[in-house]
Amino acid sequence: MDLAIVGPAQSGKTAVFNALAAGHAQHSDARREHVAAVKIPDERLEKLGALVAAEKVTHAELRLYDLPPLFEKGRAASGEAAESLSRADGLILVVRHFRRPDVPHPLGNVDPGRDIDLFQSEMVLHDLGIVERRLEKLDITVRSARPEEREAGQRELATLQRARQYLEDGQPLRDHMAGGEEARVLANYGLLTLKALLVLVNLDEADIGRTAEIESEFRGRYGASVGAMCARLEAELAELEPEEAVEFRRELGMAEPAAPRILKQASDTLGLITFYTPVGTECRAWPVPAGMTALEAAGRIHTDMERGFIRAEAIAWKELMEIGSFAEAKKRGRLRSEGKQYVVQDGDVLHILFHV
Ligand SMILES: Nc1nc2c(ncn2[C@@H]2O[C@H](COP(=O)(O)OP(=O)(O)OP(=O)(O)O)[C@@H](O)[C@H]2O)c(=O)[nH]1
Ligand SMILES: [Mg+2]
Repeated sequence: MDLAIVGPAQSGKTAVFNALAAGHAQHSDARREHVAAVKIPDERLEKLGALVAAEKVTHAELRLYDLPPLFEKGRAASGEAAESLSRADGLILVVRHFRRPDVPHPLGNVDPGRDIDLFQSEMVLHDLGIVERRLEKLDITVRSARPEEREAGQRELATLQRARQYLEDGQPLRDHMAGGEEARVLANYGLLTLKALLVLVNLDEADIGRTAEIESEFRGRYGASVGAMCARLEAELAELEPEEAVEFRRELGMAEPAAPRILKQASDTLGLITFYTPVGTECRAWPVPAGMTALEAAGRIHTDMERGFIRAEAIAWKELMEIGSFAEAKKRGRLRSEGKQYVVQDGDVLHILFHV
C-alpha cells in the first residue's frame, strides 16, 4: 500500500517523512522524490511464521512518498510525483501548526484549519476536473457504442454523474462512494478525494505537551482521522542513538516516539485488512483494502497468479493456529476452497492455485 505525504509548501512534509521513515529502508530516485518502505509490526505473522517453521518472515510494508507541494501551478503534481500521487492508496495531509518566524508561511500567517479547508477544496476541484473530462468523452462513446457495450458505459456514466454531484457540492468522494461497485468503477482515475486521508497537524516544539489536546480539538472539527506530532523534533530524535533519544525525550517531557502511533493511524484510515501466504519457506503478510476479492488479492502477489487463477485454499489464521498445521487442517476438511469472487477476510491464510 502506498501513502503519499502531501500538503501546502513548507508545511513540514519532508520532516514528517523523515520522522516516519527513520530506521527503514529509504531511497531517493533521480528526480529527488523520497521513497521509504516502512514495516508494519504484526504479531499474527510472527506466530504463523513459527507455526510453519518459515525461514523468512516478510512483514507488510507501507510505501511512503514525500511529494513536492501540490497545487502550486494549477496542477496537483507533475511527472513522477503525479504518478506516485495517482497510485497512492492514501494521503497524509501535513499542515503547519508550528510558528517559527524565520520560516515564512506562504499565506502570511499560520492557520492550520484554513490550510486543511483550502487543501480539501483544491482536491475537490482537481477531482471535479477529472470527472468532467471523463464524462464528456464517455458520453460520446456511449452514444456510438454497440448495444452490448452500451450498458457498461451507461453504468459508468451514472457513477460519474453521482460523483460530479458530490464534488459540485464540495464533498469529498470518500464519504459517499468508497468501497463497493462504484469505487471499483472510479478506481483508475486517480481521484484524490476517494483516497483515504489522515490529517497530520505539525506541531510547534512549544506545544508538545498539548499533543492530545490539539489532536482532539482538530478531531472535533475534521473527524477521527487526525494525528499530531512535532515532525522536526521527532525526526531529529530518530537520528539519535536509542539511549540518547530516551534521555532527551524524558528531559523534554515527551511520551513515546510518535512514528509508530502515526503509522498505525495511517494504516487504520486506509481500512486495511491483512491476509497471509505461507509459501515454501517464506511466510508473508499482505495488507489490502477491505472488500478485495481473491482474484484481486492474487494480483497483488503476482500478475501471473491473477491471470492463471484457478482457486484459493483459505483458512482463518485463528483456526489454523488452533488446528496446528496445514496438513491436519486439510485432513479435517477445514481448508475452504474459494473462487475468484471470494471476498478476502482479515486474517485469512491463503494458498492460491494457478497455472500460466
Ligand atoms: N519548528 C518547527 N519547524 C519545522 C517543523 N517541521 C518542519 N519545520 C521547518 O519548516 C521548514 C520546512 O520544512 P520541510 O519539512 O522542508 O517542509 P516541506 O513541506 O517538505 O517543504 P516543501 O517540500 O518545500 O514544500 C524547515 O525549515 C523545517 O525545519 C516542526 O515540526 N517544527
Ligand atoms: Mg519537502
